[in-house]
Amino acid sequence: MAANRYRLVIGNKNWSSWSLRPWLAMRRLKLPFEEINVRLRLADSKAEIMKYSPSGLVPLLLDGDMAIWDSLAILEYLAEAHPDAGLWPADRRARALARCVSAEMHSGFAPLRNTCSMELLATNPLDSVPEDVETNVRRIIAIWRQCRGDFGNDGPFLFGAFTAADAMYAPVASRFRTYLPDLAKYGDDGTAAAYVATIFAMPEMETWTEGAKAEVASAT
Ligand SMILES: N[C@@H](CCC(=O)N[C@@H](CS)C(=O)NCC(=O)O)C(=O)O
Repeated sequence: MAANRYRLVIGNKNWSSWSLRPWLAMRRLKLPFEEINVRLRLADSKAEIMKYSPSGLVPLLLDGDMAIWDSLAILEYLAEAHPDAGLWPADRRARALARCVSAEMHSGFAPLRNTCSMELLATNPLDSVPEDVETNVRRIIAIWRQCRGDFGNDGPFLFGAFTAADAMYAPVASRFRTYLPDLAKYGDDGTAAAYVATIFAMPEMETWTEGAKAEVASAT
C-alpha cells in the first residue's frame, strides 16, 4: 500500500503545462502525493503513459484504484474530496467566474498554446506575434484584470487566495515570461505583469522549476 493516498502521473516539468496545473494545486494546498514521472518526446513515451492513462495523455491522478485523467477533472475531483481546501472560491459569483475562466483556458487559446508551447526554462521573446496569438493574449489579460478587479482584493491571486483558476493559468504565466515579456504592448496596465510575478514568486513554482532543471541536467 502506497504511503500517500494520491499518486500523480506527470510529464517533464520543463514542458508539461497540463501536468503543472494539478501538481501546483496539490502542492499549494498541501495534499500529499507520490509523483510518477514520465518522460515525454521519447520513442516509448506513449507506451509509458498508456500504462496509467487510457487517454494516452498526462496528467493523471490515481486515488487508490480510481484513475482521473485530464487536468480540470483532477482539480474538480480534488475540490470535491477536500471541500475545505478552497480550490474554488467560496463566493458563488466568484466561483462561477473561476469556472468560466478555467474552462475557457482548458478548451481555448489554441494559437497561443501552439505558437508558444511551454518551455519553462527558456527565454525566447517572439520577434513577431501572429494576430491570432495576440487576440489570445489580449483576452487573457482581460480575464486576469476582470478576476483581479472583481474578486482579487484579499490576495495577489486571481480570486485573492490561490484557487484552481490560478493552477489553470500558471502555465500561461510561464509562456508569457518566455515569449512575451512585455505585456504592456498588448494593453496590460500592469495587472497581468504583476500576476505573472505572483505565480513565479510561489515557492511551489520554485520547486517545480528546480525539478525542471534537474530533469534537463539528467537528460544530457
Ligand atoms: N486536456 C488534457 C490535455 C493533456 C495533454 O495534452 N498532455 C500532454 C502533455 S502536456 C501529453 O500528455 N502529451 C503526450 C503525448 O502527446 O504523447 C488535460 O487537461 O489534462
